[in-house]
Amino acid sequence: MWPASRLRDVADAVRPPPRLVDWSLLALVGVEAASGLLSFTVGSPSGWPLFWLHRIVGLTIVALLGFKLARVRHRLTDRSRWRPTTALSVATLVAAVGALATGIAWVLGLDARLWLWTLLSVHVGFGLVLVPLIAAHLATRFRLPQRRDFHRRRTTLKYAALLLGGGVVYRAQEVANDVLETPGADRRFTGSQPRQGDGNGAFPVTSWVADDPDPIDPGEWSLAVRGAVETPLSLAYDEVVVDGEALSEREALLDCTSGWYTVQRWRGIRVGDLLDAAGVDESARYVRFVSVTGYRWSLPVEEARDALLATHVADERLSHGHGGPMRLVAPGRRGFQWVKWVERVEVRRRDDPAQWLVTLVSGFD
Ligand SMILES: Nc1nc2c(c(=O)[nH]1)N[C@H]1C(S)=C(S)[C@@H](COP(=O)(O)O)O[C@H]1N2
Ligand SMILES: [Mo]
Repeated sequence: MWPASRLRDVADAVRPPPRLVDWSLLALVGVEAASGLLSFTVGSPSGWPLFWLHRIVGLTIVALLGFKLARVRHRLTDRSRWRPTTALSVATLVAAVGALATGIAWVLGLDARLWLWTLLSVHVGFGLVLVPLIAAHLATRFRLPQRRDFHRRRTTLKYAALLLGGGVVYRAQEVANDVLETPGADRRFTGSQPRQGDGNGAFPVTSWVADDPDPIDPGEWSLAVRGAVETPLSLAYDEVVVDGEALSEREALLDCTSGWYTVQRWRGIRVGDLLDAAGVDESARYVRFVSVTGYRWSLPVEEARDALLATHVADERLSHGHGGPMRLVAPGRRGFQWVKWVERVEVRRRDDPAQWLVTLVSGFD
C-alpha cells in the first residue's frame, strides 16, 4: 500500500481550485442525470459508451466530493458555524452519498432491496432528488469561477487525470469482479443482473408505476388492429392461438431499468404478419401498442414488423402479471416498452411523444 503522504501528494496534484470543484460537481451531476435518464432508452450493446460515461463521471464525482468535504468539513462538524443553509448542504450531501453508494454497491453485485425497490431504483431516486438540491445549494453560495481558476493546460490535465482515474478504477473493479466471480460479474452492459430459468416464474412481475388491471378473461378479450390500414381487424383469442398453439416463436431478452434481465422463448403472433393481414397504408410510419390500462408505446413500422405479440412464454400461457393474454415483445428495447395486456394495435402516421408521460401516470385514477 502507498503511505498516506503519497496519496496526499496525488490528491494535491489533481485537485482543481475550490470554485471549480463546486461548479464541476454541479456540471457532472447534470451529466449523470442526463446520461442516466438517457440510458433508460438504450437496449442494444452499441449504446455501451453512454453507460461507461455514466460510471467514469460517477467515480470522478467521488474524487471531487472528497476534495470538497476535506475543505468544508469544519462547517459541518463545528456547531458554531452552522447556518440556516447548513440543513440544505447536509441534505445535498446525503443525496449525493446515497446516489454514489447505491451505484457502487450495485456495480459490486449487491442485490438488496429496500421495500419493493431494487438498489438500482433507489440509486435513480437519490440521483433525481440530488439535481434540484445541488442547484439550490449552489445558489445559496453563489461564487462564479474566476479567470485565475483556469490555467488552461494545468486545469485540463487535472480533469483528464480525474476522468482517466475513474476509468481505471471502473475497469479494475470489472476485472476483480470477474476473478472473484462475484454476482457483479454477470451484469449486462446496461448494469442489469440476470434472472435465470424459463417461464412465468423465472422473472419478476414489474410494473412501471401504478399499472395494475384486473385479470383478463381471454374469452372476453380481443385484439383490434386499426388506423392507417386497409382492413381493420378484430381477433379473438382463439384466432390468435389455434389449438393452444401460437404461430411464431422467438427468443428475446427483456431488460428492465430497475436492474434485471432475462432471456426467454416467447410465442405469439408476429406483428409483421398482423400488419400484412390488415394491409398497411403507404403513409404509415409508426405502430402503437395500447394496453387495456391505456399504457402504450410506439415503434417505427419496420421495427414493429419484427416484434412479437406474445401469448406464451416458454410454452406456458402468459400469466396475468406478465401481461396475459397478450404482451408486446420488442427485442432490443428496454422492458418498459414491452407493453403488457395489449388490446389494440394502431397504425399511425406520427410518433407519440405523450407516451412518455402516459407510462408514468397510467394506472393512477
Ligand atoms: N401495461 C403495462 N405494461 C408494462 C408495464 C406497465 O406498468 N404497464 N411495465 C413495463 C416494465 S417497466 C417492464 S420492465 C416490463 C416487465 O414485464 P414483466 O412484468 O413481465 O416482468 O413490462 C412493461 N410493460
Ligand atoms: Mo421495467
